[in-house]
Amino acid sequence: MAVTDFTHAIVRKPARSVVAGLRAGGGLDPTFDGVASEHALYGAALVNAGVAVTVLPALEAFPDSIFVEDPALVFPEGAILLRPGAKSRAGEVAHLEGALRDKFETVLTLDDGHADGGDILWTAERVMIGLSARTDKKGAEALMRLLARLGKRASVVETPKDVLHFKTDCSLIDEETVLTTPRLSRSGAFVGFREILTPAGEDAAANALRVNKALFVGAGFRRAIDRLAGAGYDVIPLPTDEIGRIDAGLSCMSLRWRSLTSA
Ligand code: CIR
Repeated sequence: MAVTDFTHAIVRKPARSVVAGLRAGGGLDPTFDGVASEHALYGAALVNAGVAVTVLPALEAFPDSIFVEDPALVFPEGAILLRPGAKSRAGEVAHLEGALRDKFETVLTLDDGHADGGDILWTAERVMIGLSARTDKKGAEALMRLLARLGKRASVVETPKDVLHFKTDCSLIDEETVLTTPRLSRSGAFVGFREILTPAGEDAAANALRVNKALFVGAGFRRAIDRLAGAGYDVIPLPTDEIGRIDAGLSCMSLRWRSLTSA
């Protein structure tokens, strides 16, 4: 079994308030219909890739709650409830807890600092925790202690300046290979991995998602898609223009794991 093999996922329907999701820059707001359409295609792609998907209801009070990757972490061995670094997102955790307790025997809770799931990349060998504006040292240290309880080795790495999350700039696309922006590659975080760099002007393609045999990539990133297809990946282009307007990409919209019982 590879670390990119998944049997289950949780997603959450977008709320109408998603148009007011957090974002660092200006630009156009997303439309609710646009986000809902991207979300529906994403859910269908997960199902096509062989994943059993649980869909949680929309939470109007939390515009960014569609991005379930951030308030929790899930592994075959158990789940961890996190402490998101953005104040407006802190309350999302309580709304995920019930679903995670239903599905996991072990559910741990981060008890110090802040950490967002978007900053956590896990490989077969270890879990990488990216420090960012959302994940601080205290949170990273507390998370390392919880990961050790799940039998996982972890290390702390740096997210490039002004980048929202560590995984905004990278994804593990097979056990040995990372798709990364040139700026994150330069940090040396991926020594020992094969690296495929995002083409110039397509940094946002780095937030791709490998699910079983499929590699989901933002449909607007034509050169990245060609590069990945040329390297032999089974690329599934998915639209991300709307969620991109609120700084999100493909990993953000699900929590994914391989169930030990159904494997
Ligand atoms: C936020 O700023 O929290 C959302 N607008 C975007 C979250 C994207 N999540 C992710 O990269 N894991």
